[in-house]
Amino acid sequence: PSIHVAADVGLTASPASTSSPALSVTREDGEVLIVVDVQNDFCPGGALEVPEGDAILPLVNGLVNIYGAEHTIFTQDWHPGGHASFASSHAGKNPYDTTELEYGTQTLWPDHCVQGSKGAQFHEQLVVPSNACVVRKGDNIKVDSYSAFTENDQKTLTGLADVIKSRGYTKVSVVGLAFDFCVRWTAEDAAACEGVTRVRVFRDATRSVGLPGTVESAEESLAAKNVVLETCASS
Ligand code: VGL
Ligand code: ZN
Repeated sequence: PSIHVAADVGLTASPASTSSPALSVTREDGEVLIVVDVQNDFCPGGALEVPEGDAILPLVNGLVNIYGAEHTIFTQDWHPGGHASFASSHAGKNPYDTTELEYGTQTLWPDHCVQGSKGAQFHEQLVVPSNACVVRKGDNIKVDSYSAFTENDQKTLTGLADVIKSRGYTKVSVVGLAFDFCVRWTAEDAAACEGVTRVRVFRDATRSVGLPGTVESAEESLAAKNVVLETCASS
């Protein structure tokens, strides 16, 4: 994993702003927004399409505008070719099967978010300010990383917890793709961060992959970790 300033990884221009919906959110003192994996491969037409993944864009852009670049962190799934989470890396396996890796059971996916590919790029309508922080994860060929804090081996840290701690954040709000995987694990790890007292997910600014049972287990597990589900659109 690695942490960058957006401009340093070639994200220099913000796209033209689209019309923003009304949002019922203000940034609270000590609060940071994490925008998870709003990348082409998780949007309709992408390799690991999340149904309606692109429908969250107006809300997400509205939130980035409210929180401001300095209080927004973007994550980017960033796999090398031949990654261990790809079904194609395991003979006889198909996407959505599971396999046993060194660290435990891993769901297998279509090849997606390969470093440098179009699919790995942020959606072209996502506003990524050039001074925002970007966390790239999943770049170890042997280890997947749903969370933006800790890889699936439950050992390797991305460094994001240190960023949160050093900036003194006490509250974290999480949006993006997909609710039942990377949003879930990112929010749960945020709740375990030193100094963090409240984590919420704006549910309407997420969409789910929706494998059997995954949305339900995400909801249960988030609730058990005191992560609150809210909506951000002012109905
Ligand atoms: C994700 C599956 C594999 C996600 C990433 O962003 O939720 N899901 N890689
Ligand atoms: Zn991935």
